[in-house]
Amino acid sequence: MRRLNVILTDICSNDGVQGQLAPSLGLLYLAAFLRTKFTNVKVFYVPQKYGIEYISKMISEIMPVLIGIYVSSYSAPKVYEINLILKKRFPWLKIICGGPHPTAAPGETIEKGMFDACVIGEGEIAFTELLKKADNLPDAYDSIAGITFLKGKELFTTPVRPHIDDIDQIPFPARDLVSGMDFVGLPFAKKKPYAEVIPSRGCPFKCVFCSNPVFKGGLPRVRKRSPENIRDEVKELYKLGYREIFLNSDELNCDLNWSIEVCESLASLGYKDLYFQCHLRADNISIHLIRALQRMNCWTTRIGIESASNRVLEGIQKGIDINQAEEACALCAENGIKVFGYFMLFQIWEKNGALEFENVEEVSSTIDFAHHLWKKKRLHYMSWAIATPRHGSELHSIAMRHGLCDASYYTCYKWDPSKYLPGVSRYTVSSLYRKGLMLQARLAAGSGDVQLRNWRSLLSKGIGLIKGF
Ligand code: B12
Ligand code: SF4
Repeated sequence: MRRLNVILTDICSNDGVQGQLAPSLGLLYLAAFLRTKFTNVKVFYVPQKYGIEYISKMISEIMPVLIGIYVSSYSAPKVYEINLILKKRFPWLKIICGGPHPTAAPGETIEKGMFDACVIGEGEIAFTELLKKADNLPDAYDSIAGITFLKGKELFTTPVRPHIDDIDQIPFPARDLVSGMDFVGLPFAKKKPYAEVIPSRGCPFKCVFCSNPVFKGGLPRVRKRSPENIRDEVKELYKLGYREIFLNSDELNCDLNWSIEVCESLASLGYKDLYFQCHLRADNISIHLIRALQRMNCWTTRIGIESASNRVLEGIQKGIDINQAEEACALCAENGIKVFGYFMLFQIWEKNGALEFENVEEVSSTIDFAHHLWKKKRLHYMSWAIATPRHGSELHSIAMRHGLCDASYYTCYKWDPSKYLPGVSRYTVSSLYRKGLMLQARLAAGSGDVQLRNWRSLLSKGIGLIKGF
């Protein structure tokens, strides 16, 4: 039987500056799924650091049937650039893309990136069908649901592919394809090596700044894996030597009872030297959940706080208020679980068709609020970003509608609030930027468990502090 070689890569790179934290689990899911459907498939995963010359050499040597590329809105311009070169060098090659950016902007991805096809949303089944029909492409594109491609000179999108209902049926990501040496891991961790696990797919909320197109499919629907299935993956990871695991669902507590069952199930493994981190929403935390998190050895939880202003939280449809945020931090911290807060500065939203902005006082009070939480020992780490329009988010649509950005803007480009915020100078933005970075550094230095292997990210923060915005 002919061997089917497939290359999967998340080429991109954040300019090679920060190193790749972790492999793309989406691609490792595709690899694992393909292996269950074809006995003659051989998948090669190429991490970001290897770059185009390495991939070109690999293509010449193994002559893959398909290449699959993961694209985020952050990596899109770089991926387009690289794909154009690949298409020139290997015109016979079928290059397929998927991930959050092609899902949010399929037509643009095909046109600017010159991909043969892009998969919209969940990729396991669509990519399997593409491989099955690889010898009959491009004719067979029409028969594959959930993809966009060029038919003649026209963009064509096939009917929407429904989500996989029972996500327990999807095999665990093919982690045997990756080497820990290729990734720098989390900036804060108790132990190494570190892995991510995705206990659920989807998020029922609609925060304005958030781009989460892949598992929404127009519906705020969440699919959860069974606690036993998650436990089995963690067991496998422990055997492979991983000692810290990030339960990287958008919100582990989207369903409180289920999240407690997941934690209890993981605690029952009894691995005392295995540490966990997870994402929690501030409005759905109970003492029972906290106890279950303690039992499973969860040392840090990450909570989206975003802003210290209820006006802003309401505007961006976060669905929490500032008291809930503080209570959630207090409940975790008082029970020995460290809190990592996510914040966003200079938010933008729309009210009755008019633009609304987070003003300088509100931004400043958000940084002060983080400081206050830290002083009260309710916050241990923080990260913050200037709210940036990402494809797939409501913020991106708002920014486009009001002319704040155009189709050439991608989230990896600098977004300067002083350009659109009435009466805000670059100097003010820069001083708030420094103030935020300084606080972030103070928290990290005081809270410990900083991983120096991630020195590039620390260095870039240091440079930001000196240079300003
Ligand atoms: C873990 C994670 C990370 C990890 C690892 C990223 C990775 N590549 O897996 C780290 C920490 C490195 C990371 C970094 C960043 N992330 Co991140 N991250 C996530 C998170 C929480 C989970 C990703 C995941 O594993 N999902 C589960 C898997 C199964 O889904 P998936 O990756 O989407 O893959 C499926 C489909 O997309 C599709 N698919 C994917 N690739 C391909 C390729 C082909 C060929 C095909 C056919 C199909 C296909 O099939 C897969 C299986 O169904 C998501 C949120 C989310 N819910 O997905 C955000 C998310 C992907 N991240 C996001 C962002 C913004 C970032 C950063 C820019 C943050 C920052 N400011 O630095 C960086 C940039 C990373 C980069 N260089 O592209 C956004 C992306 C938005 C966008 N429009 O692009 C998301 C959606 C969060 C959000 N809600 O806004 N991230
Ligand atoms: S920020 Fe979190 S809660 Fe809000 S939509 Fe995104 S993933 Fe869901």
